Amino acid sequence: MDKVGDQDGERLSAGPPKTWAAGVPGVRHALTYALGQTSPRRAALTLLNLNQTAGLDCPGCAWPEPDRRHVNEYCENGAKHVADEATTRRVGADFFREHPISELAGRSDQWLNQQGRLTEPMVKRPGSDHYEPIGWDEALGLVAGELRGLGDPDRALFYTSGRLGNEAAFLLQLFARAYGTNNLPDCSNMCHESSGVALIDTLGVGKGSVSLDDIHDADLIFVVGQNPGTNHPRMLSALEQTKRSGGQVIAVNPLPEAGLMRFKNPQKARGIVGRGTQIADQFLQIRPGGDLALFQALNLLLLEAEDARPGTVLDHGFIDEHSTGFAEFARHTREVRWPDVLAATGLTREEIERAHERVLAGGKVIVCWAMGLTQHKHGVATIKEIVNFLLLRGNIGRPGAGVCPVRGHSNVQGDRTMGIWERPPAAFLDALEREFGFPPPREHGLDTVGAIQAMLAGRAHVFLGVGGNFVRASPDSAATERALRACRLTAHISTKLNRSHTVCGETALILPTLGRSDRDVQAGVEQFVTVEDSMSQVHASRGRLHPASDRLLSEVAIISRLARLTLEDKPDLPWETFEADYGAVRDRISRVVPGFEDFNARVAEPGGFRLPNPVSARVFTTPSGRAVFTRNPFARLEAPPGHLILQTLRSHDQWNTIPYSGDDRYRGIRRSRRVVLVNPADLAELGIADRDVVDLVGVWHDGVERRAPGFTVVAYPTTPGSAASYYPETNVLVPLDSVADHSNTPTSKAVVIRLEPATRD
Ligand SMILES: Nc1nc2c(c(=O)[nH]1)N[C@H]1C(S)=C(S)[C@@H](COP(=O)(O)OP(=O)(O)OC[C@H]3O[C@@H](n4cnc5c(=O)[nH]c(N)nc54)[C@H](O)[C@@H]3O)O[C@H]1N2
Ligand SMILES: Nc1nc2c(c(=O)[nH]1)N[C@H]1C(S)=C(S)[C@@H](COP(=O)(O)OP(=O)(O)OC[C@H]3O[C@@H](n4cnc5c(=O)[nH]c(N)nc54)[C@H](O)[C@@H]3O)O[C@H]1N2
Ligand SMILES: [Mo]
Repeated sequence: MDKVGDQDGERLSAGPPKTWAAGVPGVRHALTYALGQTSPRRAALTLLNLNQTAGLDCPGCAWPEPDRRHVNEYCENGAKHVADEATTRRVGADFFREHPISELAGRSDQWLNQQGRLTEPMVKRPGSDHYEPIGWDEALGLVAGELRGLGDPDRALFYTSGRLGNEAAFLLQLFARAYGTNNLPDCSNMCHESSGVALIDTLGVGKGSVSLDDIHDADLIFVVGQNPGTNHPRMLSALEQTKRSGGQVIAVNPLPEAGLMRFKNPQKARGIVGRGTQIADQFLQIRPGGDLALFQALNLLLLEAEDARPGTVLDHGFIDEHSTGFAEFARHTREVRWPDVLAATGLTREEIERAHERVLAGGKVIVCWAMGLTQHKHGVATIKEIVNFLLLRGNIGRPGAGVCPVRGHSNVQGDRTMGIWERPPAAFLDALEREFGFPPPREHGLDTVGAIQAMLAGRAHVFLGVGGNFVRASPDSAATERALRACRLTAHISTKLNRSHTVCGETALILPTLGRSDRDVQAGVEQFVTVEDSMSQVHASRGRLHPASDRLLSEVAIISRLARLTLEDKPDLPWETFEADYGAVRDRISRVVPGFEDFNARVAEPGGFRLPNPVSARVFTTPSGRAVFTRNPFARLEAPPGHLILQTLRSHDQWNTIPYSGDDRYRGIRRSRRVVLVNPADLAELGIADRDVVDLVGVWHDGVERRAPGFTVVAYPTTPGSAASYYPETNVLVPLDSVADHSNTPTSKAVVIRLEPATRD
């Protein structure tokens, strides 16, 4: 195959993947990035405030803070993430005068982000190729005017990203519902939706059931479909503690991720010198999508072990008292066939039996997971099978055991709690109606994929994005871009420039806002916001930095003003009070959302408070009042001959849609993101060599050609038959209607592709 070098590919260097994560190089990388973005003073102010009890909640991920915190209770990637927000670079009217939108649309995600913080509201008027400055009143008036002119409120879409604090999230859903729609798609639809659906059906609550103490206490932790060394680095400190108390870890992943292997803790002398802690006691290098089969096999082994030694393996007390569906589940599980399991998982029977021995040896088991499970066609079924696995031994609702979906965005869980949900429960709407005196719409709204389909079909015309980067986060980039361009108006409330600002409706607005790290003063009083972490701890977050510009408004202010202009006084809600005093918003939350009683007083306590999760007390709010064993049809992912299953994932140096550089240190990749990692055996079979340049071509039943051109092949120890490449460059390959059953989450971890000789040079 021809070696057609693209600029990126020629600079690529690829060494062997690392076998350990974090330690001193991590801290050095973070500080170098921070000082490249901002002044030493702003860097210090931000980093020292990060995750401290009276400080700023790190926007880097949703992993909780321990009770005893280090002065440096942050990780390399969290530090890079806040430094990126604290940057001293600015994007204002001059910038947009110089750069037409058509030019910006050709720039990379990284370049757009590197231009700096947005400083003033901008508008693109119909027919124009430039953004121009606009006053806040006129800008919000334009959005309100379009919303009021729509006639049918379901023709508007209110997208959010999990960065929003609880107060802004609550006000946004209040505004959307007072306006008349449940169209509240959010990044969750592409993230942990499968977890929510599976956990609500089986346990009654769509959240994790464990605390940080449980993690420390567990005898055995499965880390499945997750790359904590990069995406949740502080989780490694927790796993290190588990190991020190004698616990074990089993990692399940198609890739030998560095953070799953060995961890050098940068906050301890032992981590600075020495070999660090071995994290995974066993590594199961699974085929993509093989996790359902793996847990079915583990469940079969538990049933058989119980047959062999009755009364010693299963927790019959728990099963009888707290669950339903066991007999049908057991019958179904006994039909599992080993040849199918081995084909689906790519593992040997011995490997699975060894994992089973560890399960039997360890009493208290936790399963942690992230996108490697949720972004698959049968993601919901896989997570339900994990629940079966835990229920069998009573590993739900006792210390050191339970389910742990590890969340992404720092407040994505809180946003859902606040009602950012296109399918709100009736009880939530009832409470809203009681508190505010208007009837909220009851029909379900559109999720992310539904929103894109509605825009494409001409059924939605106004798109408001509150944070995030919709165009790059969503699947099927070409279709998503067409969808937004078909809108009458697109508006984005954002901190930094991204590609979504360059894909415009007829009228387009950029509404710049304060970031988490910025000081937020309203009516002369300093405000704080609140967030909920992955383990249901609710606490305050306060920014300390001087805002990037004096023309920024907070998210709370923008939403309140827009709501007032759009709704006028129908219904009559005190938007001005909400804008001036976030405490007034929290008072309302305390009366609408269960668990938030006395919110203002309790959040004033250092560290905040933990929301009750009935599951931890073995109270299951399912229709039967019991935890539900489920029967999940066996499923296996297979690519046709000559094809591979591509997963789209994060490098070590990016935050979701925003790459910080072309490096992926732990995987040994440098200076290029246009790479595709393929097993050497597959390369041999396909007649492709390491460093060849190829196009990735998606295969889907609609016959549409989806092509990502110019990727350099890197021979890499991924599971045979699978490949990996970075998101969002590969989102163009994910078909819009390739979604997980029941959760409608795009199947970003399973795209069937073939590699073709590169078409461009
Ligand atoms: N620094 C940094 N931190 C972040 C983010 C970021 O972009 N940068 N993003 C945040 C967000 S929103 C989220 S949701 C999380 C995401 O956190 P992760 O879920 O860790 O993110 P991904 O990079 O998508 O990694 C998916 C992992 O699953 C594995 N995998 C893929 N397919 C399968 C499979 O079929 N089975 C199994 N067992 N494993 C599989 C991949 O090899 C990879 O290790 O991180 C959050 N934290
Ligand atoms: N192929 C593929 N696609 C995926 C995934 C995948 O693994 N593979 N992962 C999915 C997942 S898990 C997620 S969560 C989504 C992420 O989807 P999004 O949340 O939509 O994307 P982000 O990249 O996090 O958004 C970055 C932008 O948010 C804005 N921003 C940052 N901070 C703030 C703030 O404080 N306030 C406001 N208003 N704006 C702010 C900035 O303008 C920045 O450019 O992507 C999904 N898409
Ligand atoms: Mo996410």
